Amino acid sequence: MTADLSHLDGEARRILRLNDKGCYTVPTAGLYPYQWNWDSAFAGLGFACFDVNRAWNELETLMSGQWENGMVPHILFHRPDPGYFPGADIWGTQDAAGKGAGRVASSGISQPPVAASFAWRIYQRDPETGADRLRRMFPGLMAFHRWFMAARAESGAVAITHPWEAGRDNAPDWDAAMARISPEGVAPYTRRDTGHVNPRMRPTKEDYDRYIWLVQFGRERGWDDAAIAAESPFRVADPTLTFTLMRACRDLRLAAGVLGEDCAEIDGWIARLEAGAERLWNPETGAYDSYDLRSGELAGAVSNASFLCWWGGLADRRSLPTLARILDTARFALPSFDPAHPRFDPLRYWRGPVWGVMNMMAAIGLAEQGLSAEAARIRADTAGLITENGFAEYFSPEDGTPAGGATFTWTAAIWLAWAS
Ligand code: 2M8
Repeated sequence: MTADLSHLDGEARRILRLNDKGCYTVPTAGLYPYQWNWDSAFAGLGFACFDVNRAWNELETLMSGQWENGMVPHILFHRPDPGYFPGADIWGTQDAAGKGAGRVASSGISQPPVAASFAWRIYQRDPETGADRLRRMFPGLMAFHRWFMAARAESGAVAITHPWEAGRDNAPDWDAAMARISPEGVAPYTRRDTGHVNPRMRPTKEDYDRYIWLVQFGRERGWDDAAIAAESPFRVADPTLTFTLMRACRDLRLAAGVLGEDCAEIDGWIARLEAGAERLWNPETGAYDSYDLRSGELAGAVSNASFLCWWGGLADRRSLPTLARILDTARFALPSFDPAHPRFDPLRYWRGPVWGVMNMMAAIGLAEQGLSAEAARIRADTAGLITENGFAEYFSPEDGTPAGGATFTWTAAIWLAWAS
């Protein structure tokens, strides 16, 4: 007999409403009091399950923060909040080269571009009323992808200029590149995150010193993409950005189809990303990896982003044995880092815990490639984690311990849209 989990649907909707600030949603109150790029796109997906109009509003507010050069920032600081560091004053983007006048206060970097993918899904829920909203959003989404291809995809794969850009902040993927930064000249600062959640579950001080150093580095260059690309010691091609952009381009292509728009430019992007992704293939780990564009070395990191290749649309089975090994080792799938690696840490953020959003993308991709047993395992584990432990930010893959923030928007969203 299947348990009745309908009360969790109600709880998930309540969490989305709780974190709803009117026309945008915060990831969770306190710890993350602003609009984050990919969290917001996931929120839209969740809202679409019961309020399609609100879902479009979410994405429209996100796109309202788009810079003149096409970038959609990783954080939009709609209203100042002293509970988060670093705020708009530290990012200093008001005079940024590519921003344009009169824009919402924002950070100076982007985040995994899932907006087009979820706009497409929201549209599919209600094509009749959605066609108009999709049509209005289409040019902004095109400009966003065009910006990524021009500013971050010089290797074919998509690079991050800051660990926050990948969304996997303290993943071991960046350890070697981060170690090359000596964080001299970082102005004194006070972290706020460790006042909200157990520091044991957060990045270390060494990480934060470098995060802030990189923010200062970008600010000193007026957030000029070309200067940052030429001069920064940190530039790593990343599977999260590469595969989410590849998928988002495919979804944007579907949107172009129903809107009668030309697809040639998008087709060119997809071809470049497919060729570039090969640079991320690591034959030694048998999985997609991160590639340090400064040292020319692969990170040797098997992460949950490694398994986004199918979400990206690649019909590639080379990493299935590695996935099978990970699924055999982890009690709850998918850990964000290989449990067999000495750097695995079951509770420290992106160095081990399970993240529902990554699971959703990995499992949908697997199912699309006909790999239904793996997809079902990941979905069942995600549903079990939420059922037993609530709508936490992330969970231990060893015993399901809920970690990070509670009443978390994207966990509620993926429950409604996929896991339930
Ligand atoms: C985390 O990142 C932010 C910085 O962007 C932070 O720790 O302060 C990451 O998990 C990121 O992927 C996520 O979008 C954000 C909000 O949930 O939190």
